[in-house]
Amino acid sequence: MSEDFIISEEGKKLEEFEQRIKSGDIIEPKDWMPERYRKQLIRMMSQHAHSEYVGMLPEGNWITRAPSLRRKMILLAKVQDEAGHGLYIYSAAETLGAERGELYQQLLNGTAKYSSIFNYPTLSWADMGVIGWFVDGAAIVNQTMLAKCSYGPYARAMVRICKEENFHKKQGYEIVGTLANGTLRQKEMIQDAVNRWWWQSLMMFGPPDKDSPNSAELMRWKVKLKSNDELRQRFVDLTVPQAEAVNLTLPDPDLKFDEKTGHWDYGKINWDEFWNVVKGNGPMNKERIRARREAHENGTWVREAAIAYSAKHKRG
Ligand code: FAQ
Repeated sequence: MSEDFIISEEGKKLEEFEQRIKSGDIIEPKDWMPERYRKQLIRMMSQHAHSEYVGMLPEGNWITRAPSLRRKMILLAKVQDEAGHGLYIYSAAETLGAERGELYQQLLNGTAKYSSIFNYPTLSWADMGVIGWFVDGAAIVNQTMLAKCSYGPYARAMVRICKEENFHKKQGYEIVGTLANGTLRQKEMIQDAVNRWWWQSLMMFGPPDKDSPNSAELMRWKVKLKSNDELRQRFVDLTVPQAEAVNLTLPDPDLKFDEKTGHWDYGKINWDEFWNVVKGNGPMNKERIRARREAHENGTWVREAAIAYSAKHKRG
């Protein structure tokens, strides 16, 4: 077969693929897809799954110190949900031919990224409220769009995950409301948590559009339906009134409602801080990876037992 023929066949397939995307078709695992589409999805989905796994750590830190049995049960359920989200997304990534064990190794050896937000410490119980409110709130804004993305298994995983994220957000905002209406000390504690998590939550949406190398391609292929800046703006617009409702101040003197655009303008984000954290130099990066490695090593016997059980089962 001549090289020209192969190239023109590939070109034809790509054209058909782009046409399917344009007409709003959903791409399924066995459908033809460009190698670059597959690679981009594996990158994004594995980073997302890693984020869920690492994201268990900041809150896991507070399970033993929850202030009541009710709060402990809720937090425990939330952290377990995050493990479940990670599993869903790793499974969805496997439909693209990626192997979960290999993807996880990339997290453990530091070659894969995960969300910057989980590299900050949780210093007080109030952080549990603010993480639910801001971090899960930001995740909902980002993931309700991904639930409509062009790759079927990822989109379907997002539908269920978003439902659970809504519960996470509500439990967080309930903690926030309780502390904001509590004693002076509790109010100070929740305001301090808001001040420490606000800017970092805005960074979750990724760099500004002009510095986002992946966005154009991902938007063309309808993996991303809105840009980083558009989603960040939506999060700000939703969150400002929620802060006002519980009499808390967001730590940005430049926050101002623009009557003309109907959006809240916000101040400058410290992108140097963001890139520093992404490169592994945030306050908790080393500790997070250390904890994940330790958990993985401690779980070796479970994986070995599962493999032995499965082999025995197959032998009948
Ligand atoms: N942190 O070109 P772009 C959650 C990297 S889940 C670290 O704009 P893209 C649930 C990016 O990977 C939170 N790195 O990239 C929960 C790229 O590097 P690469 C996770 C970041 O893909 C709640 C480079 O910068 N959610 O919170 C970040 O078009 C509570 C250039 O960026 C997802 O992963 C960042 N924040 O857009 C759990 C959602 N932002 O890979 C526990 C799916 C960017 O080329 C408790 N992912 N980078 O080397 C996405 O929507 C997108 O991948 C973005 C980034 C928007 C994150």
